[in-house]
Amino acid sequence: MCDSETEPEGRQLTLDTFAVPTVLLLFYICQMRTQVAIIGAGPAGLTLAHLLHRSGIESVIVEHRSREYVIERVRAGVLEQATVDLMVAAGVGDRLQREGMRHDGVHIAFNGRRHRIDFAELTGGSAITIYGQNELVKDLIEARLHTGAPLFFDSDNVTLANLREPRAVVRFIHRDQEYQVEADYVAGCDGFHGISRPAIPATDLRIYERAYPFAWLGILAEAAPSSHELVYCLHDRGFALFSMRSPQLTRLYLQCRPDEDAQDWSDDRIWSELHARLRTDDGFTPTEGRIVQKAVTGMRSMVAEPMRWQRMFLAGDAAHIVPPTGAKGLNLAVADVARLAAAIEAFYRDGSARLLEGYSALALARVWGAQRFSWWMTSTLHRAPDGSEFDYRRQVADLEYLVSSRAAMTSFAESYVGARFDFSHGHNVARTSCSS
Ligand code: RFL
Ligand code: PHB
Repeated sequence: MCDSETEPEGRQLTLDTFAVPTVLLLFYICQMRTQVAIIGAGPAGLTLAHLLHRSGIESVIVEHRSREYVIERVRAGVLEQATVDLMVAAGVGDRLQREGMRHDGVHIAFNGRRHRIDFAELTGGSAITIYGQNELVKDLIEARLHTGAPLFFDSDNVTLANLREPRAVVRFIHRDQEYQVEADYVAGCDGFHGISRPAIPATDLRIYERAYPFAWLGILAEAAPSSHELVYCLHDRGFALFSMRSPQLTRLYLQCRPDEDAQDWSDDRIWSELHARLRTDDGFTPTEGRIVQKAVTGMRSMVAEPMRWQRMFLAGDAAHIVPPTGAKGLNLAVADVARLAAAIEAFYRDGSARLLEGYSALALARVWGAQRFSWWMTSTLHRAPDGSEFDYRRQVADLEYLVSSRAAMTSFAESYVGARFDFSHGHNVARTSCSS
């Protein structure tokens, strides 16, 4: 009956232990009451639920997809220092610290040469960590299941109601059973295609958007990474990115057209294009291996303002999308929910709504900073279909300046590693994080 992936004690309704006629069961709605209803079990929803649980705040997570789908979805790989620090402080960072690959710098390649930008030296010790989003999601799901708090995968027909009332209502169907959850607040963590953002009346929401005329072909290959650190490359033939997931797995991206079919890219074509774009005069080129996954991802920028409407708060991709070139999407999602969790905790602890009221404006300040950097990375490193030779040469000049000016490299390094989180005074601290 009222069974989620986890069944909290005292919450499970065991109607099936009584001899209830089937016809009655058809009309039975499982009612639940919680403090925060969370829509979506991606990085934003799961992190929020975990942080709230640690503060003694109840939540119910409603996820449309299956557990397997959520865990296997290959997406982000770069975690900012603040994201890593938060996971460790919240007790979900053990495997991340053991298996994550700390990178103290990154390479920018153009005109056949690789240039290293040293984050640690330029920012006083900050770094990034390579750890697959799916691994992080796996750790967070395990932590949630361990608490025994409700997490409903495979939920259909999820709808929101009463967002203006003292108690919001979330309805959904899970394993043929209808559910109704009453909550003080709703956290819309359901990504770009979710139902939370569209639940806000168009008159109360402003959307800022930009589409890009290119996409990425993402490749996962069973090959040992041939560079210790990432390589972002601007080439005459288009953008390429060398990344990794583990000492045995290389992750690669090639700029392609948005309408391309990944199946049109044979393995030979992929490797020959990767070598053509990524090879540099120091002998670097990706090591080949069996390609185990290939997919085309479109690119867009989007910001929805405000990130709060009545009893609902938006967080992560539900509120904003950045093109992946700056590696910011997941990190922004975590920054949003860290801020939101602190605000909700302050509300239940002191009855103060001050941080909740400041949530949207302060989260948006970080979002626009990430949009600026992601836009710069994207437009500087890709070749637009209508771009001219003038544009290409100007982009190369931009990169020449980046790798030859300490001031420019410091600015880049600060943006890439991201600002640390400190929400205690209701504002972001705009300085880079330091590794422990
Ligand atoms: P998600 O991960 O999309 O999770 C939303 C969840 O909500 C569920 N959902 C619903 N649940 C219930 N009812 C509904 N009606 C629902 N509709 C949807 C979905 O099934 C899903 O489980 O959003 P979240 O949590 O905000 O997390 C955002 C990140 O996933 C995203 O920003 C990153 O993946 C972006 N990104 C990167 N970010 C980084 O910080 N570093 C990176 O290195 C990085 N690389 C990338 C990326 C994204 C990429 N793609 C595929 C877009 C590389 C790529 C190629
Ligand atoms: C990745 O490893 O998937 C990755 C790395 C850097 C990016 C985007 C994706 O900018």
